Amino acid sequence: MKQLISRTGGLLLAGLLLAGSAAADDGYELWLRYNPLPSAKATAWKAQVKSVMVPGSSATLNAVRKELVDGCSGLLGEKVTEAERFGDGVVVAGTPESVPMFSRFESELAELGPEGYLIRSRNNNGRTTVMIASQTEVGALYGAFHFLRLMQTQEPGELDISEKPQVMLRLLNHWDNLDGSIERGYAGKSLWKWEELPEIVDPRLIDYARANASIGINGSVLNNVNSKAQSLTTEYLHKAAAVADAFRPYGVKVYLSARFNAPMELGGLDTADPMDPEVRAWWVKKADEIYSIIPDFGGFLVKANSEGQPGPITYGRTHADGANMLATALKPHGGIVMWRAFVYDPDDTDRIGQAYTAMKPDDGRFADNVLLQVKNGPLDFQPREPFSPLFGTMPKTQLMPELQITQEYLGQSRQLAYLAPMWREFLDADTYAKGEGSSVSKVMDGSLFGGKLTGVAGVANTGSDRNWTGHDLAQANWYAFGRLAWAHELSSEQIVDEWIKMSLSQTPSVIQSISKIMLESREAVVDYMTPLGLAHIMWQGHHYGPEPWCDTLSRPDWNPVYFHRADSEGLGFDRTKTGSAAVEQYLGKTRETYESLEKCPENMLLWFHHVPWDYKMKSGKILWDELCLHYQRGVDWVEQARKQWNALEGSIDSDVFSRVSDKFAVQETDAGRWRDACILYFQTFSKREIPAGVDKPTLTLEQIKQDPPKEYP
Ligand code: GCW
Repeated sequence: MKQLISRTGGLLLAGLLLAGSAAADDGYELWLRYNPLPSAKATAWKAQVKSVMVPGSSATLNAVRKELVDGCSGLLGEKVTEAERFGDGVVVAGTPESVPMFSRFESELAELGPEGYLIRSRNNNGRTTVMIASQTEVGALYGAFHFLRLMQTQEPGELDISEKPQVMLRLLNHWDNLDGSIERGYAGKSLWKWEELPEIVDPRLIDYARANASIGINGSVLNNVNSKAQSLTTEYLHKAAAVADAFRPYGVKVYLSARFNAPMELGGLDTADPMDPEVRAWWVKKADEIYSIIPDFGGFLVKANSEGQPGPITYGRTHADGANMLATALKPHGGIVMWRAFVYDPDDTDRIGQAYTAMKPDDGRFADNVLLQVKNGPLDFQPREPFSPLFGTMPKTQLMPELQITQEYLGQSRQLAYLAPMWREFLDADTYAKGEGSSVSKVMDGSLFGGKLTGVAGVANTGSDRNWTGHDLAQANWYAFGRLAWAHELSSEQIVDEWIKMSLSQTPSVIQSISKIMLESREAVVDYMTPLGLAHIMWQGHHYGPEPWCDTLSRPDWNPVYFHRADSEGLGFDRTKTGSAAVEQYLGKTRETYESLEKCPENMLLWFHHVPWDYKMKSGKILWDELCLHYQRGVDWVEQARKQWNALEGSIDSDVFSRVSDKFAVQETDAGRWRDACILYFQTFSKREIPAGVDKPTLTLEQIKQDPPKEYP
């Protein structure tokens, strides 16, 4: 529904025309709101966009046409018609088959590949036309979304755009359980209502697929990596097929998490050993069945021998043995396996080094339709981690980064953390695998080591909440993931600028103010949760709020005290030669830098070093004071950001404004709690005064411990 009051004020005729009634902005339409552009901009675009022509009647071409007609009409504030013929002011989109004159682009389109597209404008004696062409219909859809984005982010002008994605598999991972709950989900229930499928397909699934297509996401793993074998039963495959049917017109393929011992649980075998002929035959038959039900099924994602999940190690086999068995079954159908590297063993010396120890020996042993899916950092989606050393040290394996869009450790959907800066830090990190300039993004896009398949996964932050992501501004993280998956060199600034213009406002001062808040938000979370390289000191279980004192969990490497190692001498985990030596998994200058107490970036200091409380930091202050001041700085930021947000009242939609304003109030309280809890707790070791400039806690540590933070929701 369009709303009646524009961001810039005033009544919008278009809103009346299109919606017919006033409606509050509930956030449902994401970045596809298509609210009318400011009038000068709309007038300028009207010269170029008068009507839309998308010949053909396939589901995808119908979607292209609808998107262009609705989008242009909304943005220009007047109904844009469908043209019968090509002429002045016509936007034409399709493939060389659906638009024969596009055959002239055939060689260019071949270079752009099946998902690439070009957008060209032609100006003949004042008559302008826009052409959006691709080899495939889905590529044309991507082009249409790009054109609509241009209308919102730029002034009209000559267009000569050629685009293709830098990474082939751009997937969301849903940690959705079959009972509708979502592991680490903070935005309601699962979007897939398994009990209603396949008979009833929620129309919302189409909006989900459309939103993904608009940012180039081309696949979804529907079920949790902590998976149930049930999702591979014939009954559930038919349900997944109904979802695949809804997604297909938008180019979104369906994948499933596969439980490694399904041959035992479903097939009644007494082993899941990947070398056992009966087990192998079971998977071949299962793959054949899956493809008979979902002909374009994408493949399997597997969490094996990790946190209680079954896997090949149990049978004395390797990860590669397990992955390759599944890959063999999927291969004849064109399917792939994404094998997760998130493994750790309680007996090992340092949890963060274990994925490397477990996976590195398998380098070069994985089949060519396997990708090793590796979390960005070596631990677990912390507010700041160094990149995982697997990027750079497995040159003969196709690696696929796994990012977490849902904010498990970053304030969930109660706190603002715009994640593009965190992902940029990761993508730009230098692995030194082939000398300077061997960035993680080059590992990801295949340009460093080659490899046939490339991919990136994001653990989704979506759910059944009306606004999809719980926190309205967290929509930007879904958006940013898709944009970076498509074009990994985009800056955090550009992405947030696009998102704000498409979602919240076209007014420069408003854009500037929101953009500043969002760009700074993740560093503030680091400051008030885990500054200077601290990690994993969140409350046990739900991971919301601080619990640095926790030492009661059954596995030592689940406990915060394992990670921060505070004692009377100092703070931090020694990962140099004198400690766990995990730093030696890094290469070249990266390793040298991290290894040296002096050279290690201060924002990673306590990750790699156990540092004395009175160690002199670059600021000239001692570690203890610097630590406290970081906590304070984070809290101060939230207070300021909240004020800046509240000053936007009246300049953006009032409903969006108040929802976010309410979230900021919670964030401010909870950031203060982080500061107080951590300072009071670490003070029991440092035995030093809280420095000037830091607010004195109002509660005692005991009082804080007695009042656990509330679990979502
Ligand atoms: O960090 C842990 C999460 C688990 C998750 C696991 C994983 C899906 O707390 O909830 O399980 O990571 O990534 O497998």
